[in-house]
Amino acid sequence: MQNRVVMLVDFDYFFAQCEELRNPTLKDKPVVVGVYSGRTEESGAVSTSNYLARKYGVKSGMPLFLAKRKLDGTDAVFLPVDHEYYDLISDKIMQILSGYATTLEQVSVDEAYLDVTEQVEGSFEKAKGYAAKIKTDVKNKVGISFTVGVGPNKLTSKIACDSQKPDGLTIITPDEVECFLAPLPVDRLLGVGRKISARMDSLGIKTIGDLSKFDPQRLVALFGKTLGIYFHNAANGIDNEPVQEAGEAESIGRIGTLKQNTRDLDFILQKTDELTDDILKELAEKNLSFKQVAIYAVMTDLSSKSRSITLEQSAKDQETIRRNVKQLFQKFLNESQLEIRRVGVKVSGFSKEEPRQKQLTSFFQST
Ligand code: DCP
Ligand code: CA
Ligand code: CA
Repeated sequence: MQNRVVMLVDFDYFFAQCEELRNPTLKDKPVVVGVYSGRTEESGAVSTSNYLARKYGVKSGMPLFLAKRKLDGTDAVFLPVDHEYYDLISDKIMQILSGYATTLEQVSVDEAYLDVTEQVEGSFEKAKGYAAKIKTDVKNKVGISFTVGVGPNKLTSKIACDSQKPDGLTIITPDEVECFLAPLPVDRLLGVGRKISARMDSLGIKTIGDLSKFDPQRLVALFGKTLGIYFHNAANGIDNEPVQEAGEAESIGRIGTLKQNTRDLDFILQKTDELTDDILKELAEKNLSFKQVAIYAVMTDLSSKSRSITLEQSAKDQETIRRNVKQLFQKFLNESQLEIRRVGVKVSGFSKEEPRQKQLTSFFQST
């Protein structure tokens, strides 16, 4: 059997990079994106930060007041999370990535595995150029950079990806897996948390290499059959989990920048019509109907708003999206005084069209 070529793509400093994308003046400043708990102005935690802020010691999960203290005296910018916006950017990138792979498995908002074995004909040499090409394409189309790890399985590509960030590209061929993994601390393996790594430490297992040489029968005795066998295989770079396409996307959205800031409805609708057509293409490809239509607007002060409507019946046509987008924007413009800079359209609440025959059968079965 031919070896697999599996890629892990992980977007760089994702939430903060999205913020830089919509406001490029942030790029030369430390940027911290946080969840504000609202209790006091300062309370909350850091979601992520750009690499400049990380130089000052800012880390994900850190209390915001601590991040503020570390960045004292700099021109750091603190922003609240805007998941709607990050999701739209993420959808757009995932859509592009899926065109480059036989299967794509999205594991989080900023991470996906791609099985590209066919595309690169099993060659890691070709995978290098292929990964570089995908990076350039996404950079050109969306403006976001990411890091890629390539390996013969998910386990290796994940660890390869983590080994060099941001904008990294690390390739581990099947021959290199053992040497690559051996010196790394054992907690780099999925499933080895603080407790287990402490236990392994007391057994003299510090690195993945130590674990790979540890008697597998003893591992089973110590950690149980499932975990014991998993640890032994993982430490030896063995992982046969396929890259699995997840269930259908929960929403399909597109976002675009207007040629000029505006409050003119017709001008806005020209742009949303373009976005709608793009969404319709994807709906048709996936044979989906939707039940919700939403709009999204980024204002000139970079604040953003969204509005949505639930339809009485599922639909899949252009007219339904256009009509509802128009209504939503009409209403929205009445409620807000600011000019709009970017607009988005999103549909969700999917159902799959079933063949008529099947609908009839299930009808008879249920009566
Ligand atoms: N995130 C969060 N809280 C955390 C960790 C992450 O809200 N404790 C969010 C913000 C991140 C996103 O998830 O942008 C992705 O997480 P990553 O761990 O991949 O980190 P980044 O993408 O921010 O940075 P990196 O360049 O290290 O991948
Ligand atoms: Ca990331
Ligand atoms: Ca990630």
